[in-house]
Amino acid sequence: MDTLHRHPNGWIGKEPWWKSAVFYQVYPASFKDSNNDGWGDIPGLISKIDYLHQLGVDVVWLSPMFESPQKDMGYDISNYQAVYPRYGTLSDVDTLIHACHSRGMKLILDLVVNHTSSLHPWFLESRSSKTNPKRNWYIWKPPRFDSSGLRIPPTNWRSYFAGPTWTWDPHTQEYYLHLYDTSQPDLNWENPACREEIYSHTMIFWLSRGIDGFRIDTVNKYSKNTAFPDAPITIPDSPTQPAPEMWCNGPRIHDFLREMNTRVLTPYRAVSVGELSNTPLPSQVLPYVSASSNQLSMVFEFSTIRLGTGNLFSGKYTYHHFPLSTLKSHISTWQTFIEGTDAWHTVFIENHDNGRAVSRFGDTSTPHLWELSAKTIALWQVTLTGTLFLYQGQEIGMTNMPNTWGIDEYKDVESKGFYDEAVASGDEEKVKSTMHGLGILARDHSRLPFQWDGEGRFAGFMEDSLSSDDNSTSIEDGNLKEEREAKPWMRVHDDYKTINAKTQMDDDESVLGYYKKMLKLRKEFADLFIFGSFRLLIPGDENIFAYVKESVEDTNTGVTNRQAEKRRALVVMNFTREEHGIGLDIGEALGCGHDNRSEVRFLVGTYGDAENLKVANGLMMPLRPWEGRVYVNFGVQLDQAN
Ligand code: TEU
Repeated sequence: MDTLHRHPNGWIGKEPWWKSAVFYQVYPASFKDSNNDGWGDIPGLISKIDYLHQLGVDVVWLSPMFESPQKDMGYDISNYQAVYPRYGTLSDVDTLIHACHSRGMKLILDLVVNHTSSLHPWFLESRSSKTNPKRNWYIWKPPRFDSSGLRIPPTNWRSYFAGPTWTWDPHTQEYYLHLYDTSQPDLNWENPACREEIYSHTMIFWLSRGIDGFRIDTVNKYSKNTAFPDAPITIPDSPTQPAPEMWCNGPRIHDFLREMNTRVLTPYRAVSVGELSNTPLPSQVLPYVSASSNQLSMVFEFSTIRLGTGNLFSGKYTYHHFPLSTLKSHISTWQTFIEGTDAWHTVFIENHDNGRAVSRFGDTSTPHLWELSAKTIALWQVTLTGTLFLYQGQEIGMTNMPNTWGIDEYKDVESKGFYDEAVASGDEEKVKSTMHGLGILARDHSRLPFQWDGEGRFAGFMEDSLSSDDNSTSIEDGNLKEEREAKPWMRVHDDYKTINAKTQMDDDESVLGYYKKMLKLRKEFADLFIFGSFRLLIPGDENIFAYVKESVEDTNTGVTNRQAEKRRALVVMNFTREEHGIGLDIGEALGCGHDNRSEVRFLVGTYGDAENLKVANGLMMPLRPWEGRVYVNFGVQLDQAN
């Protein structure tokens, strides 16, 4: 339901609830294991709902927990209406819905309907014969033959996880299309019966049970170029070629999404956030999220989170260093593209498909720098306009896996695909650079078990039977042995004794404490931080990230010698480990002018409170390593900032 926002300082506006909500993504396998089988589960998540509530989370986004052979960690669904047994049961989901709703929180699920698992009954039927009524629910094509008569796929398109987008089916002598793994055949959205079933079977089923919406996987890939032409050759000597223009943002995509909206999202008042990869132009993104186009509430646009990543369809894991100015320019583009439109956007810097933010954008070289940079990343995220999404563990500053860990610790189908491809090339350098890139960018990093505490071997993610008092039993029946040997499905990070939720929980000055405080502040100054306009300052400065947020509403600042003016906040952050001058005039940036410097107020910083006080008294102090600060052009009560 839409709510009326009443800001304590007078700002009022009617906006949908989800714009100011804090979303939090839970990756079920890695969040909390309640039954000690090594896999996180829904009862585990339920046991931590209070933790999320206290953090300031409004909406839980639960990544796929449906029945699945887990080739792609649940993004390959074999039954949309059943829960993967390791994660729990349908009734656990009902309990989770209740646990969220009873605390005033909401729950959204992942909607994965570009493809199903190859074990889904729809696909089993489809592949059973060319005349099966569901044959046309997937995309089947006859083979081609090259000049020497060799059978080749219908197009030269390369898939996401390395290799072609087509797999040969010997039984019916045709190829089927899969943009991802061979076990993830693409549904044929051109078929109206298939679309109808998607709406009722995968969406309405869950909305009727009480969920509040969906994060929609691969939302821009349902409409393909149905002429199925070859992609231009951009990687000579490769049998497959990057071809996103053949299946991304295709000719009918907006028709499909409007239909989904009219049939399901609007009638059920469901919030939607679509995953929009390969769409780097604001003009391409706007139609998806403009309110009047009736498609999606918001999308994840990927320019920022992909920084450092190589070409997705060739060298994704060849890492490219990028300067701070590039990061700033992406943020500026995506912070401003909705200004003056009826569209809305998201803010996020982590998810289950990327390395940890503090390892990629911060500094983990010492515990001190880790903490400082994790807080600056928090400050950066909470002061940006759009709906904020956090990923599990971001709030405690979880880091990438240690670079001493070998390829065996990487479990992801994509990581393995790229690594195997590098090995198969026989090129040592390629193997080395792929391993280096994986060490920074791999999807595996964010999938390590959540670090709840520093106890036992498993960081409180699951019980550690070896560390319990009762190690004396001599019963070695199979089950007990298995239970005693159970361990998390992915290795626990070596740093869990120092980085964990328990040690940070009661410490206001910890990364977690900082997130809690800043999430409150974000809402308290919603007109600036959630809804404000954005203006990048000193774009070319490679050390300092600075921008002004300006309230969307005219508000009297209480300054008597000036006319009513807009509230402004200046965010300045040092993105390096050395001290740097701020590099601009704070008063001027806030529109206070040189004569009126007294109007500048310090609102909040990333250093400890005592240190912040020093800043408040000496406004212009240079920024210390990884220090971030916010100044405003209006009077603030001290308790407002805490
Ligand atoms: O990801 C879709 C996707 O194409 C990418 O953005 C993803 O990051 C990929 O690694 C790019 O190389 C979604 C899910 O988020 C992802 O976990 C799934 O593997 C994928 O869909 C297939 O369902």
